[in-house]
Amino acid sequence: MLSHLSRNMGLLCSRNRHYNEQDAEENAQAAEIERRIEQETEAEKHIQKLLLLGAGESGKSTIFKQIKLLFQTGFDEAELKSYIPVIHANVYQTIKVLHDGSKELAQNDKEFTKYVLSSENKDIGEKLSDIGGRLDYPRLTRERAQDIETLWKDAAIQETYARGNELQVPDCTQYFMENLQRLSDANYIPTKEDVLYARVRTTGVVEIQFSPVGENKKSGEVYRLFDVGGQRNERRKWIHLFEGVTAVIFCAAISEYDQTLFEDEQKNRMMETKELFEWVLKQECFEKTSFMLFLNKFDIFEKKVLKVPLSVCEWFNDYQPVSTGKQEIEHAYEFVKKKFEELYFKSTAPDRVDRVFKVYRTTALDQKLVKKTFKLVDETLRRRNLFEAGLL
Ligand SMILES: Nc1nc2c(ncn2[C@@H]2O[C@H](COP(=O)(O)OP(=O)(O)OP(=O)(O)O)[C@@H](O)[C@H]2O)c(=O)[nH]1
Ligand SMILES: [Mg+2]
Repeated sequence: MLSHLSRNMGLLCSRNRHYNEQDAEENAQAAEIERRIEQETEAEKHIQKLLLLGAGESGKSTIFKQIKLLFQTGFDEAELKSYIPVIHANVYQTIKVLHDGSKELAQNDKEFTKYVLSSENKDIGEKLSDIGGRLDYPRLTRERAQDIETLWKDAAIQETYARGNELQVPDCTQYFMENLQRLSDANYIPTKEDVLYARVRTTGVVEIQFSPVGENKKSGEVYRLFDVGGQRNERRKWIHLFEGVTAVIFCAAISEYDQTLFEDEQKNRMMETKELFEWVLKQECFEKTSFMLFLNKFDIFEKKVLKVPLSVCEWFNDYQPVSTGKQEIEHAYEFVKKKFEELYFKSTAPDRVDRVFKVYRTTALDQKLVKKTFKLVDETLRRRNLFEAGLL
């Protein structure tokens, strides 16, 4: 009995030893996994999350593309080629908007004669408008490009283009219309510039990770940049990204003060941007998030302010022009900047020293300027990190 018991005990002990060895092995594995998770979390801590926010067409994806070009591998040939259908679609859609717009103005405007197409271009116009209304666009051939160019040069289309702010004419119009022959070449490969001009409405979320390169070396910071869709129906997806954001890069297209929204033609784009910026500033998740405000599309703004008074926008109705030319442009820009600053400080408690607010004048198409701007953003964020770590 005893011997049986001891034998069993022996068995149990050896089984226990077996279990113990297995446990130890499993424990070691678990510890190793935990260590790795910790390591990764530690590495993740150094990854700074940047969020591009702003209304539709404010230039978020253009900034995103620039960052890809500047601090990542850029676009390879396959990626460049993937923009061919996008660019061709931009051309077809644009010429349709202009054609249909001229037709409407020719019927309803008090100066309707200005918008009547010359009789030899009427058929071309109808044909192109028909193509522009399709879901699938044909490749842009030399012949079609020729037709589009003929129509673009029609005085009625040029008059309509001058009223583009009322018609949702995209900002890439002139650039693509001036390059039609090249775009329709059978061996066409988009250039970097073409890609920056290409307009694709973002749906969903895209991200890249990068380290900004200084003059000779990397800055050391690792950023993860998120691009989202800015049109109204896209904004419900934003909230999922709001945790742990180091900085919001808020894009505001300052040239759009005389335009209405693509998704709601009753709403002024600048008013929408104002409300959106206010809403973003109030988010609890962003209590300690820095704000980098990009007052974008300055290239269009500087031409427009000399022709269209800022006061056409309700938010800027107290604007008084003081001068002409360059001085007036600066005055108008400073006025807009001040409006945004007032909004920021109204929405932020005065003792809020742990979040940084910077305003930058940008033209997202200008690579050198974007590089310079991002360098400043990087410097600001690094300084803030040192400050947070008590090293400054
Ligand atoms: N002239 C000029 N055009 C710009 C500038 N920034 C962006 N664009 C153009 O404006 C259009 C819209 O820019 P996107 O970057 O697609 O705008 P977005 O904010 O990503 O828009 P959503 O994805 O709809 O939210 C594109 O055709 C760009 O080439 C700028 O500073 N100047
Ligand atoms: Mg976009």
